Amino acid sequence: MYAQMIKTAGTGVKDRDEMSEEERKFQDRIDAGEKIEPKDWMPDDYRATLIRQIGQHAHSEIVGTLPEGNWVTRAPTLERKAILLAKVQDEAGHGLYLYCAAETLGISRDELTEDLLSGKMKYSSIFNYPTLNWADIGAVGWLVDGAAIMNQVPLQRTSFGPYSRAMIRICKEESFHQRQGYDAIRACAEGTPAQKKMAQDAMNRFWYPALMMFGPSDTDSVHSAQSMAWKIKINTNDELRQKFVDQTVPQAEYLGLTIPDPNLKWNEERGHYDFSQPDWSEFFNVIKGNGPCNVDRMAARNKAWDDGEWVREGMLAHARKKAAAKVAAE
Ligand code: FAQ
Repeated sequence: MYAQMIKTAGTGVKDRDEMSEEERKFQDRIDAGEKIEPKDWMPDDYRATLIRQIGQHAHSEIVGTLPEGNWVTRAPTLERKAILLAKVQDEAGHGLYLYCAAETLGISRDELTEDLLSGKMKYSSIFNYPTLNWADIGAVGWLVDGAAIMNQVPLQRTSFGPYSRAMIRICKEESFHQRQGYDAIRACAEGTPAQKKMAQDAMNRFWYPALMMFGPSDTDSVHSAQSMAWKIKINTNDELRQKFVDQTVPQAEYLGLTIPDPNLKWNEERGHYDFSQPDWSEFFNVIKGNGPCNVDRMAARNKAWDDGEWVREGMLAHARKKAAAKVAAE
């Protein structure tokens, strides 16, 4: 499994009698629904899991601006361009809130970025797929932001205070993103036969990658058990994937688009849609670095890091100068 194994992840959620006194008190606070704040005592693995998840989430928001940023200059109308520009700026802002939340755990944004650039940290698999036509921008907003919200709404109740508060603000903006995407793909789906074909093509290419965003199936999810015991995660990957399918099928029907899954069928007994799983070998290959756009995405992030060096140096020099002036004045 291509996962960063941490001590308690996967197999071992500790029983109460295996916990230290501090760990027991910590678990009691979690079970009582209390928020954990940065200066509170926390197990090392709780901190490590949060840094991994929040850092990965922040990187995803930033890398996620690339496939859409690609279309800002080619949006079909001024209105669509203004909307897309605002959305891309929001996503960059989400990255910044999340880096700040991670920093409260004792890691700097520079360290997180260096871990991304060295390949130690991941970003969401979805952003390794290309946006080939304008309808893809609609599909990203509708399906990708739709999947992101399904995952993020429960994270508003996550146990770590700064992450939970960041998610509340992020979710408000994500719901606008999802709606603008639905509106953009609706315009294509209701357009000329060529535009409708573009919308269907976007649906065909983004459906399974969107399902992969929720992570591997519960049986292969190494972190879920411990993350749920700590309320870092509120739902399992499969629970959220099912909710996403149930919500999205009627939306696709309204648009007159066909979900590319011959096994998709309402199951009266379960009260949910049955659906085909994505190709998990493709997922693991993409997160290993072999997706269609991994090389381009990392090249863009490396270039941004190198191009920004003079800004970082300038800011540090300014901070040092201000600090020295303050000392001199005292
Ligand atoms: N991509 O044991 P689990 C967005 C890795 S934001 C890449 O199940 P966990 C907004 C996982 O890290 C989208 N890697 O892991 C937007 C682990 O490897 P590791 C991002 C993945 O953490 C829209 C291994 O597989 N959202 O889209 C993925 O319990 C449009 C085993 O997996 C978040 O990050 C994946 N999809 O559950 C922006 C939400 N799935 O780290 C611009 C917060 C799994 O040990 C445009 N994160 N892996 O090396 C989460 O809820 C969780 O981290 C999961 C994964 C559910 C993603």
